Amino acid sequence: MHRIQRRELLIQGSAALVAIAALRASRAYAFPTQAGEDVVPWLDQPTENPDPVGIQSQLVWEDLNSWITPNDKFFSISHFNRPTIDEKTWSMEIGGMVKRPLKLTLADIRARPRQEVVFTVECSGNHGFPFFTGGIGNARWAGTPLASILEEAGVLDQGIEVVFFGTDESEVPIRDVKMKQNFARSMSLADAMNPDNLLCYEMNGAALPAPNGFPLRLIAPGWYGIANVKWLKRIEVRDTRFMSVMMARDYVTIREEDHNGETVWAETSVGRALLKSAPAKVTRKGSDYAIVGAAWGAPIDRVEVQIDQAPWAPATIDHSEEAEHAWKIWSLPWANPSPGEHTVTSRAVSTTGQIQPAMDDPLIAKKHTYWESNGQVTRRVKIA
Ligand SMILES: Nc1nc2c(c(=O)[nH]1)N[C@H]1C(S)=C(S)[C@@H](COP(=O)(O)O)O[C@H]1N2
Ligand SMILES: [Mo]
Repeated sequence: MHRIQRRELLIQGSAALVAIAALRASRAYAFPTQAGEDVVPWLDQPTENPDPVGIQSQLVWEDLNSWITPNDKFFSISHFNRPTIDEKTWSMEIGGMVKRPLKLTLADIRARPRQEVVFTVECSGNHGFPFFTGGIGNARWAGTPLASILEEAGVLDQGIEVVFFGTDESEVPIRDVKMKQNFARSMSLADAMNPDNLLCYEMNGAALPAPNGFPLRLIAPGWYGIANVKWLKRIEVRDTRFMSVMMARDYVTIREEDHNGETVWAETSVGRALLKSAPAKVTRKGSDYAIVGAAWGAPIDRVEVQIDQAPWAPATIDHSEEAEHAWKIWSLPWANPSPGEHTVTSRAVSTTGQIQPAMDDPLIAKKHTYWESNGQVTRRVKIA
């Protein structure tokens, strides 16, 4: 249907109406951009990135044109340094409370059973700052299951926590003490044993790029970016909970909660991903406008879109490419938008009936830290 020429549409009368109806229906498949389709850029754009080393690239929402984010467009976050690792000398230890400590080279890991997962990684700080709205991407990750390596090492009965150390390091201050620490995050043994977790060496069919953790990273589908430790150096099983800077001091959400009329300041470590969606772009083809976006973070039942103050309208989910831990692409035709400025807001609803919170929901409004910024995203656009 896309290939029908405009001229033919014009001369074929009622057949043209049928063809137009088919073109409209084809909006359920949001990608790729059709010939003659333009993107109307958002009026609100992210502000200048104050930390181009820490935040190396970000998704440009208007450019979203495929379900998979290409590696060269994938965001990259580094809190400490960005290590350069030589694959020939690199190896990873699995130690601590295990019967058989292991030391594995990249060749050892690649020789093990291969498993893939399509997983949308989002930084929990995404949309938490005006300069950080593209901390998200969707990739096909390949590696070997973590669980079988832990089984091979033989976790001792006392082992309750699995700590993942990166090669990157920094001086971490506490009061007047400064200590050298590798980037580290942990999971309970039960969470670490989830069969979806991968020790990942491949991203979209290529060797893991350096910014995304070469040669090996943890991929923990269903968790925020922070849990997906890059540049792995050591995995350690412990008999106590782990309280590193990235577990218990930074990446901690601080929120005022109402407990029967009393305000309680709650502190929680950032962990599992949360239900979220965002409008990606407004497209225009001739006089036909449409809104395209993504939804992720929980099993998605539906997505609704609000234009200005109009009632919420249900978007169509694109089922052409889907995976359990990947974002869903949605779209909605926008009939006859009036010239001038408009706002576009989306909200995702999960299969358990959870609704992505509005920005004035106490969950978001009473949150004093930028992590877990899963409030509804509103964009502004001007129709000519
Ligand atoms: N070793 C290490 N792993 C890390 C980080 C880091 O700074 N060092 N940043 C984390 C954060 S905050 C995020 S959001 C994700 C981002 O993954 P990406 O850089 O591949 O997009 O990596 C996580 N893993
Ligand atoms: Mo992050």
